[in-house]
Amino acid sequence: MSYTLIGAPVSLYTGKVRGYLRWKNVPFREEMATREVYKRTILPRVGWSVIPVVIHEDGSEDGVTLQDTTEIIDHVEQAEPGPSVYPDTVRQHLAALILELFGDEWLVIPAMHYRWAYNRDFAHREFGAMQNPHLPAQEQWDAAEKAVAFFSGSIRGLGVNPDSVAAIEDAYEAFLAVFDAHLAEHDFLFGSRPSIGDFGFLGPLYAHLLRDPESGALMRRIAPRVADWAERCHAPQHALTGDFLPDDEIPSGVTALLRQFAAQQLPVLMDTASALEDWGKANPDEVEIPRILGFHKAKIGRGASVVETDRAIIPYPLWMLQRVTDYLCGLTGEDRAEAEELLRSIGAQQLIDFQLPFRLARPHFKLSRAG
Ligand SMILES: N[C@@H](CCC(=O)N[C@@H](CS)C(=O)NCC(=O)O)C(=O)O
Repeated sequence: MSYTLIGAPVSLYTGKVRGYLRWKNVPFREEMATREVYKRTILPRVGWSVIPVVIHEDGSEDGVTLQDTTEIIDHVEQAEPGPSVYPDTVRQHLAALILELFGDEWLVIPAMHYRWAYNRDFAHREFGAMQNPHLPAQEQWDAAEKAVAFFSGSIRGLGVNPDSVAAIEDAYEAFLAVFDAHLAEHDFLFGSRPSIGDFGFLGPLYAHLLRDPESGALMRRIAPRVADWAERCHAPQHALTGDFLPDDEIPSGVTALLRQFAAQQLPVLMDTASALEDWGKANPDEVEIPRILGFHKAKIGRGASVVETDRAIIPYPLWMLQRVTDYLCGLTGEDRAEAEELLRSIGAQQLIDFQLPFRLARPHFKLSRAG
């Protein structure tokens, strides 16, 4: 019984899983996602080019193939013993799910912006070394042109463009200030044990924003505790240790981070949900949902720095939002009241009665209507 993590040092979401597996103290080997590995393993097993992929050799003939960091983590949580990264109290659990979504799908905006604005050559070399480790440096570089064009070009879809860059940097620095202040009092988001929310933050904050040299220097200078947290979370010295805070406490720094989610990401998610509803009506027989449903105007930034800009309508984050609404739906009585109170206090009361237009699933690793 063993795990193989297929990914790369340069990959945002690989960093999330690597840190988690280490904390969980699960033995795994990491395989670099070279061109050959994409061809031989990823495409046949997953059907499209994406990392990370985890293969769990569980005794079955082909093992279990897992893609999507959230599904990987949930699988390991079920399969392996030891403390969970999901708090079992209502407010912390709900907050952790929301912050995983905020990390994975909103902090990816500064992560992609800083990489391609300030760390382009570094990232280009890293892509080259990942794809073709056997080639000389110049040939690695030349062969990586296509991937660099794809990933650097994708930032427009995230709403990164000359009009929004100042707002993105302002919001990122405000995020760092809040998280850094929180870390003066706590090791992780909810105490001395990392949660699924911490691992959601880890992808963008470690694999891009700390590891890429220019943005790493910025983080170490203006938010040294966040840099320290990212290193601790990515390379835990004490696996399986720590506890969530007693009495379901939500520290004030976490409340402030949740407010950033509600003010910045939630309106975009709500707009995306109504675009998905329109798509569903226009395509009643389609099961697989396109990765992009078109473009919309989205507000990016915070407070006075906000700009309205063009952004792709990306339905995938709604699948992560569904985890939040599913959790809410399962609550009753006092628990439900506490969850609603938390949502109201952060400005996310819209979520209280929110329902997606239809259920989402990921059969064959592709976002689809649940059938
Ligand atoms: N939500 C996915 C995101 C995975 C992802 O975007 N991975 C990047 C590399 S870090 C990738 O391979 N992207 C290819 C693509 O989006 O076409 C997860 O959690 O695994």
